[in-house]
Amino acid sequence: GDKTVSGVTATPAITTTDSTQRMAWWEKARFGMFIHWGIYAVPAQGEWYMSNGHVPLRQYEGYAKRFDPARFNADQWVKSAKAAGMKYLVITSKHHDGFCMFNTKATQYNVVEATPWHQDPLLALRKACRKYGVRFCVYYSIMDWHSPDQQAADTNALHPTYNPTHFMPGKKQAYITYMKTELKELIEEYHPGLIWFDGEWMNGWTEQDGQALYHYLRALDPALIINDRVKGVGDYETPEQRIPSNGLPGHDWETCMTINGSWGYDAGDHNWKSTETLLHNLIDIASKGGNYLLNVGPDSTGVIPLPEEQRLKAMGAWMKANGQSIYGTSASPFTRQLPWGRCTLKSCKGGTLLYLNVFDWPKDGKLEVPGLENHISEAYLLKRNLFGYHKRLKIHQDNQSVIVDVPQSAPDKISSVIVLKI
Ligand code: FHN
Repeated sequence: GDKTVSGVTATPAITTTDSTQRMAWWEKARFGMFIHWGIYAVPAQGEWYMSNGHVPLRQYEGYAKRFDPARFNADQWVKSAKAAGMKYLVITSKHHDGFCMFNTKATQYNVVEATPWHQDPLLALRKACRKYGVRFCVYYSIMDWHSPDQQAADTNALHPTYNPTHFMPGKKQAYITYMKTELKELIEEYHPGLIWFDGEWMNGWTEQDGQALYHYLRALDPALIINDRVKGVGDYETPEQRIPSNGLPGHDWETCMTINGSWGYDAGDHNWKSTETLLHNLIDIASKGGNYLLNVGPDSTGVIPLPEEQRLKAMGAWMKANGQSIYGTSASPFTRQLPWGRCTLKSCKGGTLLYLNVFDWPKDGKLEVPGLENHISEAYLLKRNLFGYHKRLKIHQDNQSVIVDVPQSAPDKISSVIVLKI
Protein backbone atom coordinates (compact mmCIF):
# COMPACT_ATOMS: atom_id res chain seq x y z
CA GLY A 1 0.00 0.00 0.00
CA ASP A 2 1.04 3.62 -0.28
CA LYS A 3 2.60 4.72 2.99
CA THR A 4 2.77 8.48 3.12
CA VAL A 5 4.77 10.15 5.84
CA SER A 6 4.54 13.90 5.37
CA GLY A 7 7.06 15.00 2.80
CA VAL A 8 7.74 11.52 1.55
CA THR A 9 5.71 9.04 -0.45
CA ALA A 10 6.33 5.32 -0.47
CA THR A 11 6.84 3.85 -3.92
CA PRO A 12 5.49 0.30 -3.51
CA ALA A 13 6.69 -2.29 -6.06
CA ILE A 14 3.73 -1.87 -8.38
CA THR A 15 2.87 -4.90 -10.52
CA THR A 16 -0.21 -5.55 -12.63
CA THR A 17 -2.87 -7.54 -10.81
CA ASP A 18 -2.35 -10.75 -12.80
CA SER A 19 1.34 -10.89 -11.93
CA THR A 20 1.13 -9.87 -8.28
CA GLN A 21 0.85 -13.46 -7.09
CA ARG A 22 3.49 -14.70 -9.53
CA MET A 23 6.05 -12.08 -8.49
CA ALA A 24 5.44 -12.37 -4.74
CA TRP A 25 8.33 -14.75 -3.85
CA TRP A 26 10.70 -12.96 -6.20
CA GLU A 27 9.96 -9.46 -4.79
CA LYS A 28 10.55 -10.71 -1.25
CA ALA A 29 13.79 -12.47 -2.25
CA ARG A 30 15.77 -9.34 -3.19
CA PHE A 31 19.03 -11.36 -3.55
CA GLY A 32 19.97 -14.23 -5.90
CA MET A 33 22.97 -16.12 -7.30
CA PHE A 34 23.74 -16.02 -11.03
CA ILE A 35 25.95 -18.89 -12.28
CA HIS A 36 27.68 -18.83 -15.67
CA TRP A 37 29.09 -22.30 -16.21
CA GLY A 38 29.79 -24.16 -19.45
CA ILE A 39 32.51 -25.72 -21.59
CA TYR A 40 34.00 -22.19 -21.94
CA ALA A 41 35.42 -22.85 -18.45
CA VAL A 42 37.97 -25.16 -20.15
CA PRO A 43 39.81 -22.42 -22.11
CA ALA A 44 39.08 -20.21 -19.04
CA GLN A 45 38.77 -16.93 -20.94
CA GLY A 46 35.12 -16.13 -20.26
CA GLU A 47 31.82 -17.19 -21.85
CA TRP A 48 32.42 -15.15 -25.05
CA TYR A 49 35.66 -16.94 -25.93
CA MET A 50 34.19 -18.73 -28.97
CA SER A 51 33.34 -15.35 -30.49
CA ASN A 52 36.07 -13.13 -29.08
CA GLY A 53 38.67 -15.82 -29.78
CA HIS A 54 37.27 -16.39 -33.31
CA VAL A 55 37.28 -20.12 -32.52
CA PRO A 56 35.97 -22.21 -35.44
CA LEU A 57 32.91 -24.29 -34.50
CA ARG A 58 34.55 -27.73 -34.75
CA GLN A 59 37.52 -26.61 -32.66
CA TYR A 60 35.23 -25.17 -29.97
CA GLU A 61 33.27 -28.45 -29.82
CA GLY A 62 36.55 -30.01 -28.70
CA TYR A 63 36.22 -28.27 -25.33
CA ALA A 64 33.19 -30.48 -24.60
CA LYS A 65 35.45 -33.51 -24.83
CA ARG A 66 37.70 -31.93 -22.16
CA PHE A 67 34.88 -30.95 -19.79
CA ASP A 68 35.13 -33.30 -16.80
CA PRO A 69 34.46 -31.28 -13.59
CA ALA A 70 35.41 -33.92 -11.00
CA ARG A 71 35.09 -31.46 -8.08
CA PHE A 72 31.54 -30.31 -8.91
CA ASN A 73 29.29 -30.51 -5.85
CA ALA A 74 25.76 -29.14 -6.27
CA ASP A 75 25.07 -29.16 -2.52
CA GLN A 76 28.19 -27.07 -1.92
CA TRP A 77 27.15 -24.44 -4.50
CA VAL A 78 23.61 -24.21 -3.13
CA LYS A 79 24.81 -24.06 0.46
CA SER A 80 27.15 -21.20 -0.52
CA ALA A 81 24.22 -19.35 -2.06
CA LYS A 82 22.03 -19.96 0.97
CA ALA A 83 24.79 -18.98 3.42
CA ALA A 84 25.26 -15.74 1.47
CA GLY A 85 21.56 -14.97 2.02
CA MET A 86 20.60 -15.62 -1.60
CA LYS A 87 17.03 -16.87 -2.09
CA TYR A 88 17.20 -17.96 -5.75
CA LEU A 89 19.79 -19.33 -8.15
CA VAL A 90 19.87 -18.77 -11.93
CA ILE A 91 22.21 -21.08 -13.87
CA THR A 92 23.05 -21.05 -17.57
CA SER A 93 21.19 -23.95 -19.19
CA LYS A 94 22.46 -22.84 -22.63
CA HIS A 95 24.62 -19.77 -23.25
CA HIS A 96 25.34 -18.18 -26.65
CA ASP A 97 27.77 -21.01 -27.52
CA GLY A 98 24.76 -23.32 -27.81
CA PHE A 99 26.18 -25.98 -25.48
CA CYS A 100 23.39 -27.44 -23.33
CA MET A 101 24.24 -27.93 -19.65
CA PHE A 102 21.24 -30.24 -19.18
CA ASN A 103 20.12 -33.62 -20.54
CA THR A 104 18.11 -32.38 -23.50
CA LYS A 105 16.73 -34.71 -26.17
CA ALA A 106 16.79 -31.88 -28.71
CA THR A 107 20.53 -32.14 -29.42
CA GLN A 108 23.47 -34.38 -28.56
CA TYR A 109 25.53 -31.22 -27.96
CA ASN A 110 24.85 -31.50 -24.27
CA VAL A 111 26.71 -32.13 -21.04
CA VAL A 112 25.53 -35.75 -20.59
CA GLU A 113 26.23 -37.03 -24.11
CA ALA A 114 29.08 -34.84 -25.38
CA THR A 115 31.41 -34.84 -22.36
CA PRO A 116 33.40 -37.59 -20.60
CA TRP A 117 31.63 -36.48 -17.39
CA HIS A 118 28.16 -37.69 -18.50
CA GLN A 119 26.39 -35.92 -15.61
CA ASP A 120 23.50 -33.41 -15.55
CA PRO A 121 24.46 -30.49 -13.27
CA LEU A 122 21.07 -28.81 -13.60
CA LEU A 123 19.30 -31.90 -12.26
CA ALA A 124 21.72 -32.03 -9.32
CA LEU A 125 21.28 -28.31 -8.65
CA ARG A 126 17.49 -28.55 -8.82
CA LYS A 127 17.58 -31.32 -6.20
CA ALA A 128 20.01 -29.37 -4.00
CA CYS A 129 17.90 -26.21 -4.31
CA ARG A 130 14.82 -28.14 -3.20
CA LYS A 131 16.80 -29.64 -0.31
CA TYR A 132 18.09 -26.29 0.99
CA GLY A 133 15.11 -24.06 0.16
CA VAL A 134 16.65 -22.00 -2.63
CA ARG A 135 14.49 -21.30 -5.72
CA PHE A 136 15.99 -23.05 -8.80
CA CYS A 137 15.95 -20.92 -11.97
CA VAL A 138 17.59 -21.11 -15.41
CA TYR A 139 19.20 -18.79 -17.96
CA TYR A 140 18.57 -19.51 -21.68
CA SER A 141 20.15 -17.75 -24.68
CA ILE A 142 18.05 -17.18 -27.81
CA MET A 143 21.21 -16.47 -29.83
CA ASP A 144 22.92 -19.82 -30.48
CA TRP A 145 26.35 -19.93 -32.13
CA HIS A 146 26.12 -23.71 -32.64
CA SER A 147 22.63 -24.02 -34.12
CA PRO A 148 22.49 -25.02 -37.81
CA ASP A 149 19.45 -22.72 -38.03
CA GLN A 150 21.51 -19.66 -37.15
CA GLN A 151 24.49 -18.34 -39.02
CA ALA A 152 27.53 -16.56 -37.71
CA ALA A 153 27.69 -12.97 -38.88
CA ASP A 154 30.55 -13.65 -41.26
CA THR A 155 31.26 -17.28 -42.08
CA ASN A 156 33.46 -16.37 -45.05
CA ALA A 157 36.15 -14.81 -42.92
CA LEU A 158 39.06 -17.03 -41.90
CA HIS A 159 37.77 -16.77 -38.34
CA PRO A 160 33.98 -16.25 -38.35
CA THR A 161 32.51 -13.63 -36.02
CA TYR A 162 29.56 -15.12 -34.19
CA ASN A 163 27.83 -11.98 -32.90
CA PRO A 164 25.12 -11.17 -33.70
CA THR A 165 24.00 -14.23 -35.59
CA HIS A 166 21.05 -14.22 -37.98
CA PHE A 167 18.66 -16.98 -39.01
CA MET A 168 19.59 -19.11 -41.99
CA PRO A 169 17.09 -18.48 -44.80
CA GLY A 170 13.79 -20.23 -44.03
CA LYS A 171 15.11 -21.71 -40.77
CA LYS A 172 13.63 -19.35 -38.16
CA GLN A 173 10.59 -21.54 -37.45
CA ALA A 174 12.80 -24.64 -37.15
CA TYR A 175 14.88 -22.86 -34.53
CA ILE A 176 11.79 -21.69 -32.63
CA THR A 177 10.58 -25.31 -32.57
CA TYR A 178 14.00 -26.39 -31.24
CA MET A 179 13.87 -23.72 -28.52
CA LYS A 180 10.31 -24.66 -27.53
CA THR A 181 11.34 -28.31 -27.21
CA GLU A 182 14.20 -27.43 -24.85
CA LEU A 183 12.21 -24.88 -22.87
CA LYS A 184 9.37 -27.38 -22.41
CA GLU A 185 11.90 -29.95 -21.13
CA LEU A 186 13.33 -27.38 -18.72
CA ILE A 187 9.87 -26.43 -17.42
CA GLU A 188 8.53 -29.99 -17.13
CA GLU A 189 11.65 -31.77 -15.85
CA TYR A 190 13.57 -29.06 -13.96
CA HIS A 191 10.69 -26.82 -12.76
CA PRO A 192 12.50 -23.46 -12.76
CA GLY A 193 10.94 -20.59 -10.81
CA LEU A 194 12.02 -18.26 -13.60
CA ILE A 195 13.61 -18.32 -17.04
CA TRP A 196 16.26 -15.66 -17.57
CA PHE A 197 16.35 -15.07 -21.35
CA ASP A 198 19.33 -13.46 -23.05
CA GLY A 199 20.80 -13.12 -26.55
CA GLU A 200 17.55 -11.57 -27.78
CA TRP A 201 19.53 -9.07 -29.88
CA MET A 202 20.31 -11.63 -32.62
CA ASN A 203 19.23 -10.49 -36.08
CA GLY A 204 15.70 -11.55 -37.03
CA TRP A 205 14.35 -12.14 -33.52
CA THR A 206 11.42 -9.73 -33.13
CA GLU A 207 9.23 -8.43 -30.31
CA GLN A 208 6.38 -10.48 -31.80
CA ASP A 209 8.55 -13.61 -31.56
CA GLY A 210 9.29 -12.77 -27.92
CA GLN A 211 5.63 -12.19 -27.11
CA ALA A 212 4.59 -15.46 -28.79
CA LEU A 213 7.26 -17.40 -26.88
CA TYR A 214 6.29 -15.69 -23.60
CA HIS A 215 2.64 -16.74 -24.00
CA TYR A 216 3.63 -20.27 -25.03
CA LEU A 217 5.65 -20.61 -21.81
CA ARG A 218 2.96 -18.89 -19.73
CA ALA A 219 0.50 -21.57 -20.91
CA LEU A 220 2.94 -24.30 -19.83
CA ASP A 221 3.42 -22.79 -16.38
CA PRO A 222 1.23 -19.88 -15.17
CA ALA A 223 3.55 -19.31 -12.19
CA LEU A 224 6.74 -19.10 -14.27
CA ILE A 225 8.49 -15.74 -14.12
CA ILE A 226 10.07 -14.60 -17.41
CA ASN A 227 12.48 -11.65 -17.65
CA ASP A 228 12.33 -8.85 -20.26
CA ARG A 229 15.10 -10.28 -22.47
CA VAL A 230 12.68 -12.64 -24.22
CA LYS A 231 11.96 -9.33 -26.07
CA GLY A 232 8.81 -7.25 -26.33
CA VAL A 233 7.41 -8.43 -23.00
CA GLY A 234 8.55 -9.69 -19.60
CA ASP A 235 7.78 -9.76 -15.91
CA TYR A 236 10.75 -7.66 -14.86
CA GLU A 237 13.52 -5.45 -16.21
CA THR A 238 17.18 -6.41 -16.18
CA PRO A 239 19.71 -3.54 -15.94
CA GLU A 240 23.18 -5.08 -16.11
CA GLN A 241 26.36 -4.14 -14.18
CA ARG A 242 24.69 -0.87 -13.13
CA ILE A 243 22.16 0.40 -10.59
CA PRO A 244 19.51 2.77 -12.04
CA SER A 245 19.99 6.04 -10.07
CA ASN A 246 16.31 6.23 -9.08
CA GLY A 247 15.46 2.57 -9.51
CA LEU A 248 12.68 1.77 -12.00
CA PRO A 249 9.54 3.00 -10.17
CA GLY A 250 6.40 1.08 -11.06
CA HIS A 251 8.40 -1.86 -12.41
CA ASP A 252 9.94 -4.98 -10.96
CA TRP A 253 13.63 -4.93 -11.80
CA GLU A 254 16.87 -6.76 -11.03
CA THR A 255 20.46 -5.65 -11.49
CA CYS A 256 22.79 -8.52 -12.45
CA MET A 257 26.48 -8.06 -11.70
CA THR A 258 29.77 -9.92 -11.69
CA ILE A 259 32.07 -10.06 -8.67
CA ASN A 260 35.12 -9.60 -10.89
CA GLY A 261 34.75 -8.49 -14.52
CA SER A 262 33.73 -11.78 -16.11
CA TRP A 263 30.51 -13.81 -16.12
CA GLY A 264 32.07 -17.09 -17.22
CA TYR A 265 35.32 -18.25 -15.61
CA ASP A 266 38.32 -16.18 -16.74
CA ALA A 267 41.56 -17.32 -15.13
CA GLY A 268 43.15 -13.95 -15.85
CA ASP A 269 40.49 -11.74 -14.26
CA HIS A 270 41.42 -10.95 -10.64
CA ASN A 271 39.54 -7.66 -10.53
CA TRP A 272 37.39 -8.62 -7.52
CA LYS A 273 34.96 -6.07 -6.05
CA SER A 274 35.23 -5.70 -2.26
CA THR A 275 32.63 -7.22 0.08
CA GLU A 276 31.79 -3.65 1.14
CA THR A 277 31.05 -2.67 -2.45
CA LEU A 278 28.93 -5.77 -3.01
CA LEU A 279 26.91 -5.23 0.18
CA HIS A 280 26.46 -1.50 -0.49
CA ASN A 281 25.21 -2.48 -3.98
CA LEU A 282 22.69 -4.90 -2.45
CA ILE A 283 21.46 -2.30 0.05
CA ASP A 284 21.34 0.45 -2.59
CA ILE A 285 19.38 -1.79 -4.98
CA ALA A 286 16.89 -2.86 -2.28
CA SER A 287 16.43 0.81 -1.27
CA LYS A 288 15.33 1.44 -4.87
CA GLY A 289 12.94 -1.55 -4.94
CA GLY A 290 15.11 -3.91 -6.98
CA ASN A 291 16.75 -7.35 -6.75
CA TYR A 292 20.47 -8.10 -6.89
CA LEU A 293 21.51 -11.11 -9.01
CA LEU A 294 25.19 -11.61 -8.18
CA ASN A 295 27.26 -13.86 -10.44
CA VAL A 296 29.79 -16.60 -9.79
CA GLY A 297 31.80 -18.27 -12.59
CA PRO A 298 32.88 -21.79 -11.57
CA ASP A 299 36.06 -23.18 -13.15
CA SER A 300 36.44 -26.34 -15.27
CA THR A 301 36.92 -28.55 -12.19
CA GLY A 302 33.47 -27.48 -10.91
CA VAL A 303 34.68 -25.13 -8.18
CA ILE A 304 33.53 -21.56 -7.45
CA PRO A 305 36.72 -19.41 -7.32
CA LEU A 306 37.87 -18.83 -3.73
CA PRO A 307 37.68 -14.98 -3.88
CA GLU A 308 34.01 -15.35 -4.87
CA GLU A 309 33.30 -17.88 -2.11
CA GLN A 310 35.00 -15.61 0.44
CA ARG A 311 32.84 -12.62 -0.53
CA LEU A 312 29.65 -14.67 -0.47
CA LYS A 313 30.51 -15.90 3.04
CA ALA A 314 31.20 -12.35 4.28
CA MET A 315 27.95 -11.07 2.73
CA GLY A 316 26.11 -13.90 4.46
CA ALA A 317 27.47 -12.88 7.86
CA TRP A 318 26.07 -9.37 7.35
CA MET A 319 22.77 -10.70 5.98
CA LYS A 320 22.38 -13.03 8.97
CA ALA A 321 22.37 -10.00 11.30
CA ASN A 322 20.70 -7.43 9.04
CA GLY A 323 18.77 -9.33 6.35
CA GLN A 324 15.38 -8.12 7.58
CA SER A 325 16.35 -4.67 6.28
CA ILE A 326 16.51 -6.24 2.79
CA TYR A 327 14.09 -9.18 2.50
CA GLY A 328 10.45 -8.31 1.82
CA THR A 329 11.15 -4.58 1.83
CA SER A 330 10.13 -1.99 -0.72
CA ALA A 331 11.78 1.16 -1.96
CA SER A 332 12.76 4.07 0.26
CA PRO A 333 9.90 6.54 0.88
CA PHE A 334 12.35 9.44 0.67
CA THR A 335 12.22 11.34 -2.58
CA ARG A 336 15.93 12.16 -2.42
CA GLN A 337 19.02 10.17 -1.53
CA LEU A 338 20.04 10.19 2.13
CA PRO A 339 23.57 11.57 2.65
CA TRP A 340 24.74 8.88 5.07
CA GLY A 341 23.25 5.70 3.56
CA ARG A 342 20.03 4.11 2.34
CA CYS A 343 16.51 3.39 3.56
CA THR A 344 14.09 0.54 2.95
CA LEU A 345 10.49 0.23 4.05
CA LYS A 346 8.34 -2.60 5.35
CA SER A 347 4.76 -2.66 6.59
CA CYS A 348 4.32 -4.14 10.07
CA LYS A 349 1.53 -4.69 12.54
CA GLY A 350 0.20 -1.27 13.41
CA GLY A 351 2.39 0.74 11.10
CA THR A 352 5.53 0.94 9.00
CA LEU A 353 9.17 0.15 9.68
CA LEU A 354 11.90 2.28 8.14
CA TYR A 355 15.27 0.50 8.00
CA LEU A 356 18.09 3.04 7.89
CA ASN A 357 21.25 1.40 6.53
CA VAL A 358 23.96 3.78 7.73
CA PHE A 359 27.18 3.53 5.70
CA ASP A 360 28.72 6.73 7.14
CA TRP A 361 28.23 6.71 10.88
CA PRO A 362 27.82 10.26 12.34
CA LYS A 363 30.95 11.27 14.29
CA ASP A 364 28.86 13.49 16.60
CA GLY A 365 26.43 10.70 17.49
CA LYS A 366 23.55 12.55 15.83
CA LEU A 367 21.92 10.92 12.82
CA GLU A 368 19.81 13.42 10.93
CA VAL A 369 16.89 12.03 8.96
CA PRO A 370 15.78 14.89 6.70
CA GLY A 371 12.15 15.34 5.65
CA LEU A 372 10.74 13.13 8.38
CA GLU A 373 8.26 14.67 10.76
CA ASN A 374 8.06 13.07 14.12
CA HIS A 375 5.52 10.26 13.66
CA ILE A 376 8.05 7.86 15.13
CA SER A 377 6.86 5.61 17.92
CA GLU A 378 10.12 3.64 18.35
CA ALA A 379 13.76 3.86 17.32
CA TYR A 380 16.30 1.12 17.91
CA LEU A 381 19.51 -0.48 16.66
CA LEU A 382 18.78 -3.66 14.71
CA LYS A 383 21.84 -5.34 16.24
CA ARG A 384 20.86 -7.28 19.37
CA ASN A 385 22.94 -7.09 22.55
CA LEU A 386 24.28 -10.10 24.45
CA PHE A 387 20.86 -10.55 26.09
CA GLY A 388 19.16 -10.55 22.69
CA TYR A 389 17.61 -7.12 23.05
CA HIS A 390 17.72 -4.26 20.58
CA LYS A 391 19.27 -1.05 21.89
CA ARG A 392 16.57 1.62 21.99
CA LEU A 393 17.54 5.08 20.71
CA LYS A 394 16.34 8.55 21.64
CA ILE A 395 15.00 10.88 18.93
CA HIS A 396 13.98 14.50 18.75
CA GLN A 397 12.48 16.74 16.09
CA ASP A 398 14.59 19.49 14.62
CA ASN A 399 12.58 21.54 12.09
CA GLN A 400 11.95 19.28 9.08
CA SER A 401 14.26 16.57 10.37
CA VAL A 402 14.37 13.92 13.02
CA ILE A 403 17.61 13.56 14.93
CA VAL A 404 18.43 10.08 16.26
CA ASP A 405 20.96 9.90 19.12
CA VAL A 406 23.24 7.02 18.21
CA PRO A 407 26.23 5.35 19.95
CA GLN A 408 29.63 6.87 19.29
CA SER A 409 30.86 3.90 17.25
CA ALA A 410 29.09 2.10 14.41
CA PRO A 411 27.97 -1.45 15.32
CA ASP A 412 28.99 -2.74 11.85
CA LYS A 413 31.87 -1.41 9.71
CA ILE A 414 30.08 -1.97 6.37
CA SER A 415 26.57 -0.79 7.28
CA SER A 416 24.68 -0.50 10.57
CA VAL A 417 20.91 -0.63 10.68
CA ILE A 418 18.66 1.64 12.69
CA VAL A 419 14.93 0.88 12.72
CA LEU A 420 12.29 3.60 13.02
CA LYS A 421 8.73 2.50 13.65
CA ILE A 422 6.15 4.91 12.28
O1 FHN B 1 26.30 -11.66 -23.64
C1 FHN B 1 25.75 -11.96 -22.37
C2 FHN B 1 26.85 -12.14 -21.36
O2 FHN B 1 27.69 -13.20 -21.72
C3 FHN B 1 26.22 -12.43 -19.98
O3 FHN B 1 25.47 -13.65 -20.03
C4 FHN B 1 25.31 -11.26 -19.61
C5 FHN B 1 24.63 -11.52 -18.27
O4 FHN B 1 23.57 -10.64 -18.13
N1 FHN B 1 24.25 -11.11 -20.64
C6 FHN B 1 24.76 -10.85 -21.96
C7 FHN B 1 25.35 -9.46 -22.06
O5 FHN B 1 24.33 -8.54 -21.77
